[in-house]
Amino acid sequence: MQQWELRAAFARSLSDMYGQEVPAYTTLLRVSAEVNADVLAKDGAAAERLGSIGRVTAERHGAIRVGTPGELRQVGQIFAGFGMHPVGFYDLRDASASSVPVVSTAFRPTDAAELARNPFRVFTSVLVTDDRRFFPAELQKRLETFLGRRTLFPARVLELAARASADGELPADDAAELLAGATECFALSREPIDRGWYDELARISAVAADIGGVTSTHINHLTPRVLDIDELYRRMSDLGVEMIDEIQGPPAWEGPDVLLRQTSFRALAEPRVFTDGPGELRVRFGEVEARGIALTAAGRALYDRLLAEVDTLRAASGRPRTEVAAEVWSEHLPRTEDELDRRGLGAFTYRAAPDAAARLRELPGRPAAEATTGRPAAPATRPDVHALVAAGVVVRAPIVYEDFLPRSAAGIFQSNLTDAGTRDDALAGTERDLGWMSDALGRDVADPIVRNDELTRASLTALNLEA
Ligand code: OOG
Ligand code: NI
Repeated sequence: MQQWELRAAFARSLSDMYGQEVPAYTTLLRVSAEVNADVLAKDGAAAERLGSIGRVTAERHGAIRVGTPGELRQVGQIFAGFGMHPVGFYDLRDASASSVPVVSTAFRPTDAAELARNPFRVFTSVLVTDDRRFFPAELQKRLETFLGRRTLFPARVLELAARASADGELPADDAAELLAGATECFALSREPIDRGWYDELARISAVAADIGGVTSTHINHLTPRVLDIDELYRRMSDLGVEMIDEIQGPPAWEGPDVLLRQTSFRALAEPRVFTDGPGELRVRFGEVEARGIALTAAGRALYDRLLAEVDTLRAASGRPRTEVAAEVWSEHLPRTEDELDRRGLGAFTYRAAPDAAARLRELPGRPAAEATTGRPAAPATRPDVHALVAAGVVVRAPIVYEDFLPRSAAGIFQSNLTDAGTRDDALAGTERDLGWMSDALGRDVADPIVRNDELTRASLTALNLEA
């Protein structure tokens, strides 16, 4: 099995397991598929502008949480076996008003062709056990001792994943063993939970208890992608599923979709075994998302400014966030994809149109030699890419936003916590950044904006145009 087939099979296998464990997830999948079919029927080719219906239908992201840098390094090795590499750094400690003592990255394919084959990604968080705002020294010690005693990932799974990563493929029997083994690592454990220990951590943070109060990790949600999230939200609510209050991220508006919009149904009470008898926990929920165009560094800076403006206006007016955001968006964001590109806010790649040579010949004032090669060259008269797009010589394709948003992530954590927990903001937090994450993983964590910029530049270079 090729690595991308392993990845697609891994996503399917986790999805099957999650569907058995969380029946409401199956409803979410069904409604997502219905919404996608309706959008495709209504919009035709435009519905596939940000990914083929095949990709979008198979598309999932999962989320897991681990306790230590050692566990993080191991899970990085497992994901590498499936061609999933760490991208982005998210600090949820500060993005969240509740007590969420973790920092995160996401493992995903980084290559455009690999993303198109199967874009499976897993948002992965690690506890910051030495952050005094959350954990006093004495508790940190007991927590690290507890975490140090557990083994999340069997040696055999790590070994098979390392082989898949080195060879880029696995023989069928090894592939089956890796898939079964890796899936099992993320199943909900049936091992009895020590209630005293779990509750002690839960008083500080429900997330800390979910990670450090049990002896294994688990998928806490598995998110399908939908082409119209407003419609999905309405249909799920009509079915009587209790959704969180709003859709996170950019508002619904008439311009191009950018970045990521997410919503979810609330965590469900699931029966769990405790050392002192049966009980239940709410740790797993159902998220769904709609993806838009990735932004450049300039676009992201604008987005962050708009977020701040929405906060200010909302605080002053007391109006709903989504309503204020839609107004702020209309005022500041370009209404068309073309304008998003011309203003350098959106991330795109460019390629020659199939009939580029013929179209070039028709362009006024083009030298004949250049026209026949079909390649816009000639440094003296190098045309800018926007003019070539307008002339139909070059085709522009949006780069899909493949990553996450810290605010939405914090919102997702938060909306599913029954209790805000406690934190002492008088104390200093521990420093964590992308460099720390890379060291802990023993792998370079890519910056998503830099990565997209590379894709843009590579496409311009292939056209013999400069970035
Ligand atoms: C991860 C929450 C973040 C998203 O889509 O923003 C996330 C978690 O709950 O562990 O998955
Ligand atoms: Ni998620």
